[in-house]
Amino acid sequence: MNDYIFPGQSPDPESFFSQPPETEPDEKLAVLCAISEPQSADTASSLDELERLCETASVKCVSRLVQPRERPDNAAFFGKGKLFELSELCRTLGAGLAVFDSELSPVQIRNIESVLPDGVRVIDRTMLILDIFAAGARTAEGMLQVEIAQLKYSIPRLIGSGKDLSRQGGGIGTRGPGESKLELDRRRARERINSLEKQLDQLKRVRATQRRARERSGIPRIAVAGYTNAGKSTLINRLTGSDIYCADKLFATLDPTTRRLELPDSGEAVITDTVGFVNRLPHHLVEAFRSTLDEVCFADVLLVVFDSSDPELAGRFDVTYEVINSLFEKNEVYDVPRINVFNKCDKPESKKVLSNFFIEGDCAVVSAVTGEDIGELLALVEKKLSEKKKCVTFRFPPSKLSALDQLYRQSNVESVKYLFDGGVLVTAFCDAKILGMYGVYISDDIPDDPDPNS
Ligand SMILES: Nc1nc2c(ncn2[C@@H]2O[C@H](COP(=O)(O)OP(=O)(O)OP(=O)(O)O)[C@@H](O)[C@H]2O)c(=O)[nH]1
Ligand SMILES: [Mg+2]
Repeated sequence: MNDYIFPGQSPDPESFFSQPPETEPDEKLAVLCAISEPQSADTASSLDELERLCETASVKCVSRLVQPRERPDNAAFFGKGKLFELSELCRTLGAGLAVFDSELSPVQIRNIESVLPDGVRVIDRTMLILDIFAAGARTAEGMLQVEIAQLKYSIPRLIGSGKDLSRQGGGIGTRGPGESKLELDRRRARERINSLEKQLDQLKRVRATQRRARERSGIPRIAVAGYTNAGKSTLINRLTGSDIYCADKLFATLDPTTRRLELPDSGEAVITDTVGFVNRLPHHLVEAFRSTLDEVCFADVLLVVFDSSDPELAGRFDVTYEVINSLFEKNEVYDVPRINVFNKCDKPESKKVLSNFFIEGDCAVVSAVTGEDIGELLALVEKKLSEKKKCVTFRFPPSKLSALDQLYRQSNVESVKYLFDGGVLVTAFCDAKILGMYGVYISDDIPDDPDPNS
């Protein structure tokens, strides 16, 4: 299968490309590949992250190969010499995977594979992330979202590849969209996407209904977002006493959950975990996960969590806000109150990292593990909630008219309408505390409706 010929090279059956592998390529051993500006620290840290992504997918990195060049070669990503080196490395180390840190075109994938020993597969960062998501998603919604993202990524990669979808569809290949589905051609893949999107739409409607119900209930909603492994789930566990799965690996949470939380002043609130972000998070994945990520936009307070002990904090901060801002833009919301939470302050590296980091706006430096300064964070959450007032209409029965007094004192009453049954319809701008106290009386009635009973 060594059919890619570099310009100026004649086909030579005895060439290095034709040598048999020393051992059977092992698909759990990978050589990581990237191009870089010479001595770039960014490349090293990006490859560190790629290695962690591999570990998450149970793949061991056995070597790294970096070619100093400004742009990848259009045809085969690396130049000829580097590709030879890669082929040799895979052969001698028995690696069955070459994982590229940048997105590869279908032509590049085909050309690289054709010069590697038989059985060695080529995947890129996006395919790897998609594969991790495919392996980890557990809920119907999560699985639908991942399969849509995988199919969308695969379709253009079928063009001119001359190979079937199964070749490209499943990232590492063990967990694609499923064996039977892997034989789909592009047309059928599109049909499949349509059908999956319809199913997802149903689930989105359920989610939207739940969201509206929560909104009507007046219970404050807190969302937690941030880079993968920042400690989001650990923080939620600390705040709520739950036991959401947490692990020192990337993308531990793929199926976000919502938990109840008791705030010292405002009473009950709900807090939602979200899937973590990563540098160059595949945009198909962000799109597919929109319905769950959108929680970020509809929250009354957003906690943006960072690992303050991470030397790459500045880069993580930018990536995190890129994703969050793109979600805000898509939903046309710009005023979600937020708190930057610098977690893991118990780690010795944290002080040094934070000393080089300029922090704007509301923020808290905490440790979800030791509980340090979690009280301060809660106080900040309450402050944010009290700043955000919502306009709601309550329908109080005659026995609850005393509530009106409190509303006049602690919120901005817009209108009051006395009802025939002795009750009252009150519209007011209220903070989370009032909403928490009187949420059950929130009504869908519109006070200006002509009411024959009043
Ligand atoms: N030392 C220390 N470790 C922490 C702290 N918070 C979380 N961790 C650890 O960091 C790792 C990741 O924590 P998670 O809560 O799973 O992180 P996450 O942000 O939910 O990650 P994903 O779900 O993968 O996006 C785990 O090993 C936690 O024990 C902290 O405050 N201090
Ligand atoms: Mg998590």
